[in-house]
Amino acid sequence: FDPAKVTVFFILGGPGAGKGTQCARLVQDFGFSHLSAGDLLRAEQVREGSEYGELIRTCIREGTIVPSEVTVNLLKNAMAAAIAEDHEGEGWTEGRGRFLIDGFPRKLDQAEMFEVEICPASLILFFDTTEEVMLARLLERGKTSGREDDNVESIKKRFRTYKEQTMPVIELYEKYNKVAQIDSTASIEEVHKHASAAVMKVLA
Ligand code: UP5
Ligand code: MG
Repeated sequence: FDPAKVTVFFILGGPGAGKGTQCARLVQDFGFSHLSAGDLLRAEQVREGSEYGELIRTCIREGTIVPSEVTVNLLKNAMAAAIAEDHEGEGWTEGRGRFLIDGFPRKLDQAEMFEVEICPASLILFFDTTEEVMLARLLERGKTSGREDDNVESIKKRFRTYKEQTMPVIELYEKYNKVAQIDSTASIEEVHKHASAAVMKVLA
């Protein structure tokens, strides 16, 4: 697909900050395609015949980052599929070339690989709150999510990886003035208002 015809927003923030929740709301407003790197990895993990199943399971449980080639390829394929589907339908609609890439890039080499192999991101939406809030949200979700990483041990490891590897990505994009930082401590509705305003500014 033609990278000139897509607009990419990276959605970052710690585990449980509300990335997925806010993406779902932005999809309703702006017709983005929402691709969660974590969801794509979880699907690949259980795909019959995948050579990465065990590797992905271990990384997710340990809160470490799956090798970048695996994730970038999954994203690339999912983007191509979303675009192909779009062309099969009513034709190119303006909103559909827009992607929310959720929970990615989690470390510097992933950011570089994505920008070289696919396209640069227009905006980084950074959902920020405290570890205390994130822990409480994840433990609550863990009662029903079935996610293998929604337990205290895995959550602690995810926090560490986030601080050590993902924060530098956010800091890098801050240097380029590409980050919209949003306090995600407030209610879903309140956070959505701010996120929506930040998106509108870029799409205008
Ligand atoms: N909730 C949300 N917003 C709320 C609000 N404002 N007020 C009150 N409650 C709120 O939300 C979490 C919970 O909080 C939900 O129950 C929600 O209702 C509530 P959610 O929107 O799911 O938060 P999110 O930030 O998406 O949390 P998630 O757990 O998905 O974040 P992670 O970044 O940890 O998970 P992800 O799926 O992205 O990655 C999982 C693992 O995959 C990683 O640890 C890593 O091992 C691997 N991975 C890679 O290796 N590479 C990648 O590129 C991506 C992932
Ligand atoms: Mg998520």
